[in-house]
Amino acid sequence: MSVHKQYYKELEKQEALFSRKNKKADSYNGIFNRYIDPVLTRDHIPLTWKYDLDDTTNPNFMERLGVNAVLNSGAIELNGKFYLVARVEGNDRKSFFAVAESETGIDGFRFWDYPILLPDTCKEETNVYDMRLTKHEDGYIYGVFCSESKDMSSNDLSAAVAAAGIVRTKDLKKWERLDNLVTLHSPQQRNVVLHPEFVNGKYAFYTRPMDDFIETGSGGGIGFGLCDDICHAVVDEEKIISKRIYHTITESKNGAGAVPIKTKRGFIHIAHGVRNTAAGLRYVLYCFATDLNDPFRVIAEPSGLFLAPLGSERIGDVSNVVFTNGAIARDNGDVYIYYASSDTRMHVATTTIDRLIDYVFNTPSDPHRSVKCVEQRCELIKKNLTLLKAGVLSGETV
Ligand code: M1P
Repeated sequence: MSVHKQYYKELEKQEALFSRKNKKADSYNGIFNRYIDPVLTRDHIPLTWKYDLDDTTNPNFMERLGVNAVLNSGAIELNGKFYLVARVEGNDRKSFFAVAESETGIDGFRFWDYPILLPDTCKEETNVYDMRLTKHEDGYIYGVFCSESKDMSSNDLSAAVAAAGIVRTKDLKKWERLDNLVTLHSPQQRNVVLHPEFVNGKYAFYTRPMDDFIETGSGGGIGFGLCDDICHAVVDEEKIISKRIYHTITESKNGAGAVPIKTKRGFIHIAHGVRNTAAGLRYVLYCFATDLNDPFRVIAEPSGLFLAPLGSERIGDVSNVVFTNGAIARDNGDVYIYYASSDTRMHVATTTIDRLIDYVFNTPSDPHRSVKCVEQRCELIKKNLTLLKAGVLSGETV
């Protein structure tokens, strides 16, 4: 019994991947920077998770438990390091969570030795995914994720029920499972996010009421609800704060993304919006801000999308999708937005709190009709042409 020699060859390739420095991509919009390389892919998965390294039991050095994708990751900064709790999808289609750590936040992410083995408290649960990590003011780090089970009341083999599972930890190592969230008026939930602060002395959730597993049905958008007891969380009223709107990027559905980022002007939310097309659903990210004291009150909503799939991001297991469930805002004002492309791999986009504030509060809102959109654009063009005609150079005042 010895370690197969192919292991060392594969390890060398992986070390090259881990030590590769990521660089800003060329694309410019003044709002955020994209990066050339993804930050996490299935190639980042430790070889020990996939291969039996023993050359007697695995003489052909075959993957025994392959990994298909690494996607929708929660994100958190702890003691100056960047952590992603990634959704890892095995070749068997089951997703699970695993912690990856980096010093820089843009490259060098490495998974810890073992994935997270959640307490098995929910026997009907078949799949888990998309954890949002909230550093709550009560001192815990909460992970809220989708807990999926087969819908036993339906004859359709694919029918499923989505609920919000809740775990908590102090160190990302030891996880305590709490009861799933119960929303009294919504049969299904996905994309649930725990707000980082108490609101009126209660825990506050951003929800996404749904009638069905895929279609939100009567679910009108991103909801907000309060609960007394996080260990047995029950939300009665869900107030819709970011609505689905006809002929916008949220027409089919939307959902909360990263935990809201607290700024001096309000909480900034980076969510996803979905519209239908002849090529299937298209997922993009969009932003809005809510009031610091009443985080259910939207105070700014820039028009349209914030980040859409670009180039090779557009292709993957579920093409034409970007999805975020994690961002890190550092004390120095830098912001790292982690997003998955096409349900296949993870990327980072960087910006700053100041730029996000500028974007959210100074981007015009959506006038909702083409003619008004043209008027809005003509106003901008007129201002610019006047400025150019006057020959005013950058830095000079008129
Ligand atoms: O396939 C795109 C995304 O679809 C779901 O998001 P939503 O509930 O808004 O449709 C999620 O399953 C998500 O994991 C996935 O990335």
